[in-house]
Amino acid sequence: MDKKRKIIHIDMDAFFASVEQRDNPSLRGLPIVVGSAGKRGVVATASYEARKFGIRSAMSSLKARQLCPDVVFVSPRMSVYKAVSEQMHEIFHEYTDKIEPISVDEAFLDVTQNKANQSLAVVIAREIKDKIKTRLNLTASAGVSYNKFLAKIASDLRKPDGLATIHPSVAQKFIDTLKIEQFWGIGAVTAQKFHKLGVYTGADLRGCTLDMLLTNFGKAGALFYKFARGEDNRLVEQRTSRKSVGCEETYIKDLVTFDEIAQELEPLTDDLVKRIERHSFEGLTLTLKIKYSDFTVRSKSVTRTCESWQSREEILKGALDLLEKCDNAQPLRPVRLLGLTVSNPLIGKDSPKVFYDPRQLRFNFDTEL
Ligand code: TTP
Ligand code: MG
Repeated sequence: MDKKRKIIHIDMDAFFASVEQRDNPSLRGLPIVVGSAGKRGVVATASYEARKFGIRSAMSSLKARQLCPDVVFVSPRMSVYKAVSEQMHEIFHEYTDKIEPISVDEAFLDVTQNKANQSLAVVIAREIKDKIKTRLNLTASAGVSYNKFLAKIASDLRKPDGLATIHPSVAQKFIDTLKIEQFWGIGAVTAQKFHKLGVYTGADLRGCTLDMLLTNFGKAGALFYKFARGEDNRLVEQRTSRKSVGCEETYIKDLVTFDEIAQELEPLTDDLVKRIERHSFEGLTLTLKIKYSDFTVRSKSVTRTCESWQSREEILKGALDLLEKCDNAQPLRPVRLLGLTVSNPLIGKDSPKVFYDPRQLRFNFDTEL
């Protein structure tokens, strides 16, 4: 097993909320929620002051207000968060180009070889945190270890403004103490399945045979078997960030009625959803393109502030709305091509958060690595 790699995981603290508090001093020190306050609104994130009341990401705004009637709602400004994300990446690139973004505020860096010729990853992690603080006026937490799975857990150990290393010498003992839900890829459903099999901790997981894990969890079982032993050879994958996902169709016979056009949006949406899934793409803007029989082209877009276009129902509804906006002329002009695209990326998929009770920590997370 390769224990010589040096991986850093960086995760910004209460990201959207911290940016809002940075840019608007009157919000500092207050319990704030970034999200929409409406009846059907959800919490994107909560400031640390709001978390004290039990407010969490993905909670309904209604519930958040019940928990803390004084909570201040702030609308998300996605373009600002994306700009901050780019500034973070500029800092990362000062050390390495081996960067794998996993969401707008999280990334893995492989600094085994690095531009600073620094042999200690923990020194680089500290410098990155310092630069984020001085240049961006924000705090990040960093985790350092020899693989991605442990680096990610490490960045959570001392949040906010934390820095922790999981050295190979403590890794196995530490992993044994983890709850099963803290392992990568184990969400609520898989955790329940493990519980039914009597597996609650990392030590329990290490006691499972590979056969048993493969039988119960398929291919993922092999991964869990390795994680329990501190093995995770997945590379930090430098991603060329995809800007959009789309598809289009030219019709042999022009589409002439509104219903005909609307009907063709269904297979087009199916195709788009497949592509979105294949690329794990999260984009905020949906665009409908129409080419008429005279070869003129029109397109209309709709942009959401926070939530990416994923589900078939939502995309189809969005496309139909755009169609109505695109072509309300009577009679309709014959259509020879339709295109549907999702763009304006949110970078990558958010991975589930793990929580670790700091009171349980009995390990040295300051060993240099
Ligand atoms: P996270 O890194 O999961 O959360 P966070 O940065 O707000 O807080 P922490 O200090 O615990 O890391 O997510 C980053 C941003 O992504 C977050 O600020 C808002 C957004 N987000 C959502 O919009 N919905 C969600 O359900 C989650 C989890 C995050
Ligand atoms: Mg974060």
